[in-house]
Amino acid sequence: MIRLHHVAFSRSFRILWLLEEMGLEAEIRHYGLTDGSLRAEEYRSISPAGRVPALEIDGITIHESGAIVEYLCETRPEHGLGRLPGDPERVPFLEWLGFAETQASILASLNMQHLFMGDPSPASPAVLRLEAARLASTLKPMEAVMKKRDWLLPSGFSAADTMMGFNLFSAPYFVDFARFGALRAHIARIEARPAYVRAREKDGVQQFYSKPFYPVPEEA
Ligand SMILES: N[C@@H](CCC(=O)N[C@@H](CS)C(=O)NCC(=O)O)C(=O)O
Repeated sequence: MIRLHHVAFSRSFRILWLLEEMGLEAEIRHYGLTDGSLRAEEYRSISPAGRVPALEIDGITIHESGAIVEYLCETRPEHGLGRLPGDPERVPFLEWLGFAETQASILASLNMQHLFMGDPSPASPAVLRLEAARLASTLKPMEAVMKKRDWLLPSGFSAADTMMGFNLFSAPYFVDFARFGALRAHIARIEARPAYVRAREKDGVQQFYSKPFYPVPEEA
């Protein structure tokens, strides 16, 4: 039995997509970011900080998307989606897993300030502008890579690409992708993968973005 603890359109999509790429059947347990379901005592025993993803598999429970990706790649090497110790791409593979969280922490900050922080604590336009610029600066190196090849690693598609499965779909809400043509082509390649399409069908309804773009508000 494999069970994924999941919020639609969140970091847990990374794992949902990777499971599909590996052809692994999983039960999906859905949660919401604002309905208190991640704060329940029972869920705290699965994910101590009440975050998704968490994965129950092989009789154990794992939280942290990077750790889950590594575990799945190491225990299911037959799918060739990891770059295991000894592989010449091991270091860039690990770097991309970490980079995904560098980028996602900025996305989380933008999500928090644009979507979840209302009055009496309005977000600061100066901070929002800085965070959007910081996000763009993490997209630039990805754009440079995608001008050279189809996937993050030279040898082809890997679980490093699925780690970006939340980031690349959230970033366009805050940064205009008109200047990132190679990344737009990359997103189109992702969307053409049958496993990605299956994962999106299981993802659930995205509940936080209510408009297509969140510009930096005017200074008061
Ligand atoms: N580093 C963690 C971050 C997990 C995380 O923060 N997930 C968000 C959804 S994208 C979450 O569960 N947020 C709930 C909250 O902050 O209360 C990972 O990669 O798994």
